[in-house]
Amino acid sequence: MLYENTEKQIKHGQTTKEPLLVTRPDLPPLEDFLPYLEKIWQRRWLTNSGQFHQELEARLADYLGVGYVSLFSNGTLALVSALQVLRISGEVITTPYSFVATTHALNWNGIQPVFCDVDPLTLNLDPSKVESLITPQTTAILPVHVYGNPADVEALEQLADVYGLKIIYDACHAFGVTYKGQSILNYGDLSVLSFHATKIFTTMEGGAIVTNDAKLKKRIDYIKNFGFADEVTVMAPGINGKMNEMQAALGVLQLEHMPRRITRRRALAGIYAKKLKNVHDVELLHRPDDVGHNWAYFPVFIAEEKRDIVYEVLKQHGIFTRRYFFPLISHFPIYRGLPSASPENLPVAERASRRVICLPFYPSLTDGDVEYICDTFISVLAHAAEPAMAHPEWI
Ligand code: T4K
Repeated sequence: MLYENTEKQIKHGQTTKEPLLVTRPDLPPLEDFLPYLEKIWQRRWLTNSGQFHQELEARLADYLGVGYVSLFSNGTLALVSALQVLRISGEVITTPYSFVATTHALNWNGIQPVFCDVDPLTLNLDPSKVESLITPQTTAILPVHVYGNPADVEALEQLADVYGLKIIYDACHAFGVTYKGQSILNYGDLSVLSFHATKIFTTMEGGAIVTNDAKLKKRIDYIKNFGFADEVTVMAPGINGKMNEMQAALGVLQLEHMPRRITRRRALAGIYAKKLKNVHDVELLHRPDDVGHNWAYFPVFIAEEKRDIVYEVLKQHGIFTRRYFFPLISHFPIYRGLPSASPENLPVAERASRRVICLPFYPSLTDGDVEYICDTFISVLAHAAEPAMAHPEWI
C-alpha cells in the first residue's frame, strides 16, 4: 500500500500513521522534565552560565572522559568559534563529505576551504592525500568523524606536527565514541559536538567545544560570551554562542538515558546488519573493531543508478531516508568554483555521495520496524532497475 503522508504533514502533526523517518529525537518522559523547568522558573536565571549550564559542562566532561566541555547554542556556532579560538586563517584542509556547516564555518571566518578526498573505507579525510594540498597559507586541518567513525587521527596528527598545523575535529557525529579505549574527543587541538534534534544526544539545539587545555577553555568561554572576561574587560571579538538553561537542563536529564539508548541502537544495528549484510549490491559502512561505536547513523551504499529511485520509492512506503551526504559540499554554488572542488580531485567522495542512503535509525524503532524497512528496501532495490520504477507516477 502506498503511503499518504508527506514529511511536511508529519512536521505539522497531521499524520494518520507513524512514519519511519531517518531519525527521531530521543526525549525523556515529559513529567521528568517538569521539575527542571520549575527550578529555572524559581531561579529566574535563564542563560549566561547558569547552574544547569555549569552542571551539564561538568557532567559531560565526566561522561565523555575529556578535560573540559564548553557548551554552545548549536554545533555550527561552536565550529565558527573554535576557529576563532585558535585564530585560524588562510587555508584549511577539509572534507567535502559532510554536512555543509563544516565548510560554512570556514567561510564565516574568511578562511579558504581546501577540499581533500576521503578514504574509501571510512569516508573520512584521507591523510595520504592531505600532504600535497598543504601550502604556505595552510594553518589547520578540519576533519570530520563522519557517521561517528573516527578519522585517521594518528596519521593526521603526524602531518600536523611536521607542518605545524592545528587540528579541529568536527565531531558532531561522534558523541561518546571511543578509539583504542579513550574518547575520540581527546585528539587534536579542539573537537566540536552538535546536540541538534537529529543527534544521538540532543538538547533540541546545542553544541560544544571540547578541549583538554584549561587555558583554551577560558578563551572559548570568553569567545562565546562576546569576549567578556569580566564586566568591563573584552578579551576577544566574541559572539553570543551561549547555551540557555532550558537546553542545559534537558541535557542533564538526557545524559541519564544515554547508556540504554546506545544499547538499543547497537541492537537495531545488529538486526540491520543481519538482514542486509549478504544482500547483493548493498554495502554496509565499515565499523572498525578498535572503536567504541555510538551507532549514530545507519548508512548503506547501493548502485548509483538505483539510489535516487530507491530513495523516492521508499517514501511511498512510509520510509523517509536521507542521502547524507549528497550533494557534496564541493558541489554547492558557493564552493564549486574553488580549485580543490573539482570532481576529478575527489573521486572517492563523489562516488560515495552518489551511492549513499541513510536508513531510519533511532531507539524507538521496533525490531519489526527494522524488519519492515529491510524487507521493503531489499524489494525496492531489486526492482529499481525496472523502467516502471523510474516512471513519474511511481516516484
Ligand atoms: N557538522 C556536522 C558533521 C553535522 O552533521 C552538523 C549537523 C553540523 C556540523 C552542524 O551542527 P548544528 O549546528 O546543526 O548543531 C540535519 C540537521 O539539521 C543537522 O543538524 C545535521 N548535522 C544534519 C546531518 O542533519 P536535515 O536538513 O537533514 O534535517 P531535517 O530537519 O530534514 O531532519 C531530518 C529528519 O529528522 C527528518 O526526517 C525529521 C526528523 N526530525 C527533525 C527535527 C529537526 C524530527 O523528528 N524532529 C526534529 O525536531 O539536517
